[in-house]
Amino acid sequence: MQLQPDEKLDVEAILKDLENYRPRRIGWRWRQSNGSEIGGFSYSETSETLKNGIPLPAAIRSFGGIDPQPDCVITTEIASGRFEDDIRRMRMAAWHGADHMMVIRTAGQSHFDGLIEGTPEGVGGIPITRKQIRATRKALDLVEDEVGRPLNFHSYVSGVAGSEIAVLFAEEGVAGAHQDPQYNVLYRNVNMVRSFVDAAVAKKIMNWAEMLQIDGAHNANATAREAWKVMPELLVQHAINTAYSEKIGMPRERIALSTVPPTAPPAPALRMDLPYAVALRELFSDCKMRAQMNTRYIESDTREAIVTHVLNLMVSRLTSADIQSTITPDEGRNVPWHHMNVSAVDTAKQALLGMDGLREMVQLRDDGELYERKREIIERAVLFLEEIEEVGGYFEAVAQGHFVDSGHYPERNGDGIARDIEGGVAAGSIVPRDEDYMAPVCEHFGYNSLPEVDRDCDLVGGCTLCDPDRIIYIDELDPEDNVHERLRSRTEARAEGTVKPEVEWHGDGVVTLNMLLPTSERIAQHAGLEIAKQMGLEDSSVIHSGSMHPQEGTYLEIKGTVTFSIDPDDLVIPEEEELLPEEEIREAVQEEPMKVVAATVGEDEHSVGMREIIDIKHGGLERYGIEAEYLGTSVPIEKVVDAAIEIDADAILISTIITHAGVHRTNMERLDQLCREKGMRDEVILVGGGTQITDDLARDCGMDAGFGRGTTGHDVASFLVETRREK
Ligand code: Z98
Repeated sequence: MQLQPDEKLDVEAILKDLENYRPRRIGWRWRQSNGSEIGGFSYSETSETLKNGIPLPAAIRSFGGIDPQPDCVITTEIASGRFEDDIRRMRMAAWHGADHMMVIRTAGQSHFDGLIEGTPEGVGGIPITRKQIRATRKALDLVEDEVGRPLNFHSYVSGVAGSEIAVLFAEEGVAGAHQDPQYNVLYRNVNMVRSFVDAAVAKKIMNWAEMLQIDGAHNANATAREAWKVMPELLVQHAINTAYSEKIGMPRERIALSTVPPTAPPAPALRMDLPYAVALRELFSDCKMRAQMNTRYIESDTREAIVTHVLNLMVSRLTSADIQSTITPDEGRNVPWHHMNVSAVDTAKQALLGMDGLREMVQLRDDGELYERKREIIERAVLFLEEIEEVGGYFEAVAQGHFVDSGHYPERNGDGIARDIEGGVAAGSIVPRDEDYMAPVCEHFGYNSLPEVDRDCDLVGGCTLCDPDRIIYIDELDPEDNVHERLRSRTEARAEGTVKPEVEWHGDGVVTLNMLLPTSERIAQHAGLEIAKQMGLEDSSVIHSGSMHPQEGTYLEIKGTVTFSIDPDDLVIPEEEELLPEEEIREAVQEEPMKVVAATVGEDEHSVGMREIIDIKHGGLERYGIEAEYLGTSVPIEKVVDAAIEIDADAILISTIITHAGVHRTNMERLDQLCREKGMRDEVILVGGGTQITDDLARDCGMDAGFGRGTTGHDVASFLVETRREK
């Protein structure tokens, strides 16, 4: 099976014979960084380009379509809860440059006490299942070939089923996972002893599968009221998980720290974020840095989210992050839109490329404010660690509420998350292994009670890690809520090829409206919903509102659902007009110079439209080397023709904005007639323009073309060069 760029992903084909599918390989893959020459530019922080991909918008317009890829891995985090749609979104994100596909469950996975094999939905969210993982990995194996780059599939190893989940991930080729026992303890109230014992097992298995591990320190940042105050604690949390992982045998190059620039504007963010990032780099120099973007202060304003993300990206570039996360810029709306994933990936790609080589030109100082602040953070963290030792160790410190306290350590506000060593989920569940204990998979942490054999599992004829044929595949058990039923409900639309808007699920019908209402925020929100209703949208809600002024205006974004779909066969789609590429126009004009005469004709004083078509500043004809003789406004047709004869113009461009009594028609007809009378009609290209002009109308009046509202210099230049060639 192979994907074709001009064909949609065939979800049914992915699901077919899934029980026998084996991932093509396991383990994490980095990009191969290689400074390069692309499109006439030198880069020093790029990686291989893609076989198939979509470049940044400016690249398509003005840089010959180049699509350089930064050197660090770019993450996209997908959480629609329906894997059949997630895989389509992963394909879109991969085309834009993502190679780390994180699937977070819509229900906290850590709330599940066991592995959920068969039932994907209906329990208030989506726990992880083998079927979802396998289908996703299968799709990613195909997308890898399409984009020509390895794609890392990632999820989360947490909760009391964490060790089983680690086995499942290892079996199914998941390449990266969050694993940090502190996450369970602090945020999921899993018993702390149990959590650390489970973590030992999970980490050992992850290590066997060469998975990259990401820790959970950033959650303190996301939880704390004033996130920048937990910086010392973040270092401590990183240190605890890193040390524990190393003890289990994980090499540092597969331990990634989840680092978040702790603050965001209006705070002077870089003053805090940069010293923090430098401290981390210094203390954990052999580990990898997964630069998470700051989501603590993101709400519904996508613009604000993107600016914070870009500032974060600058810190990443200055401290060479290895993985760049991209939470969608609509995080605060809790609606995971496809295009927002792509937008965030593009933001990372764009900013990282734009800052290529920054460290070669700008040096981080090792004195002054940067140095002082960095040293202070490290000192506070060391004091924090010393205090843990003083009180009797990590468990005791957690019991005393040392973690996620809102004070700036060593200040404490007494509001930390305190857990009881005897309490929490699965308390008291740690028992010594029986003398004849044998682990279910041979790669297992700790005492395994086995006589010396080559592979532990040889005694039982192999385990699922060594012999994937032993994996028992259980299909979905819910007769109603399963992928086949979900697909069946859309089969009709898919077979007919009808089109409906979507944000996360095929055919969900969701659209957004953007509007400015000239009133106060509260009235605007209700008026906006009424507008959506009268426009025929259902289930509308305000997803963002921002005041422009308490009374003068409110900007609103509303989402709602359309109930109809469009059949492409019913559409009358005019033939696509292809413009000549800008470079080709320039070369043609260089080879054979082109001159045009331009004027607003009749009794018409409008000049702006014509000027925009001509002026270099607006990307007009001059930009392509075309020489334009602009005669001004209210110019008689005779004068225009005389000027064209005088300079031997290739084309005459006339503009009319005023159209009463059909004066625009008369002017164009008169121009054509006069050129004929003078015997020059075959030599000169005639173009009519103006807000009310259409191509049909202009041709009807004897012109070679007409250009109306929205025309650019590129449109006209392309037409002129092409027409001259034909002549
Ligand atoms: C991220 N967007 O880091 P449940 N383990 C760790 C985690 O950090 C997380 C989970 C498990 C963020 C997502 N992190 C926040 C160390 C979540 C999630 O069981 O589903 O809550 O596990 O990418």
